[in-house]
Amino acid sequence: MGRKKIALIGAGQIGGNLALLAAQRRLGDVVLYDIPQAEGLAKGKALDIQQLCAVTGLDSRLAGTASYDDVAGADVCIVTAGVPRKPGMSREDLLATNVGIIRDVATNLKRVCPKAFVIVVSNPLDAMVYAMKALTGLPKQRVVGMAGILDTSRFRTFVALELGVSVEDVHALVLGGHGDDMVPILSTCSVGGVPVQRLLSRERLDAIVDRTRKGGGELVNLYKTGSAYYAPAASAIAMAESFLLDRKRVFPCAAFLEGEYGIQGYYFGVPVVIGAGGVERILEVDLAPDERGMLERSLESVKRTVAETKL
Ligand code: A3D
Repeated sequence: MGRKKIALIGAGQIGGNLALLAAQRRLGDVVLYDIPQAEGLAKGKALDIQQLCAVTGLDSRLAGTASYDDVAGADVCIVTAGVPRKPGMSREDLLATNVGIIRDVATNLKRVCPKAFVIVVSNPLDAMVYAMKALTGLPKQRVVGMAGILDTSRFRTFVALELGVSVEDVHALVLGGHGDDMVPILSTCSVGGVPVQRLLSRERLDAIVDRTRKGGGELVNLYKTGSAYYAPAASAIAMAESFLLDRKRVFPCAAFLEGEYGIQGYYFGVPVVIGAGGVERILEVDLAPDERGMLERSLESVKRTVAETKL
């Protein structure tokens, strides 16, 4: 059995961290692709991390490229191609530029690795993953969006910091679109099995929900030149690992819904099982009436953004 091949489309901030994490977690060999103008960036990051492998005893082979021929046959493609936000921008402001980029990427992936498991990270996420599926024609099990796992990690972090407990013992779900109207599901959040609503006041929980919703923007305002990249990379790698190792982990991800949660024909953040079959199952949770209402509002935003892609 040969090594698995992980193709990273976009060798920017998230792409570079994806390459590092894929090597460190021994997931396989890595190809970092970027456009010809950024070929040096892709090649440089690949070479730098290859030399890190010598120091830390890792066997992955890394290559940087501006040719899709080198992406051919990839088992997993993680797509971060596109522009990130700058202060004052919404994710939707990226749509016009990024939909063109996704069109280019999708056309090439369909040609060179039509059997890959494709994880989309580019924003606005729910519309970009929708575009990727529409343009590649890949089955819904093979195209998924990374967002809920990151949004949930932000929520879990803030709860753990507030209560002074290990983040490992905070279980939570953030569902819906990857916008500022995403929906942290408080009714399912627990700390070591104790419902969070018994541990924190409504006021503190509201503040945590608000900070989670604006979590991406908080980092954009700190970085000034782009958006978050460490935690987004770790989130996409967790999804890739669950696929490659058939771990069947349950993560909130943007999955294509055909009737689940009463939603038809859109990508939306819901809990899914990721294994060797890709998105193997979608899990449905019981929601409180106010949570269902918030999800409906989030869906309206996703629908508006998808309509703007004009696909
Ligand atoms: P950045 O460091 O700018 O890297 C993007 C890379 O894409 C650059 O190296 C570009 O050269 C490259 N690129 C541009 N056009 C193409 C193309 N046609 N084919 C291949 N590569 C191309 O950005 P980043 O890594 O910080 O962020 C990447 C994307 O992820 C942005 O759209 C962000 O908004 C998004 N993002 C999403 C999340 C989610 O939770 C969904 C979180 C953080 C960032």
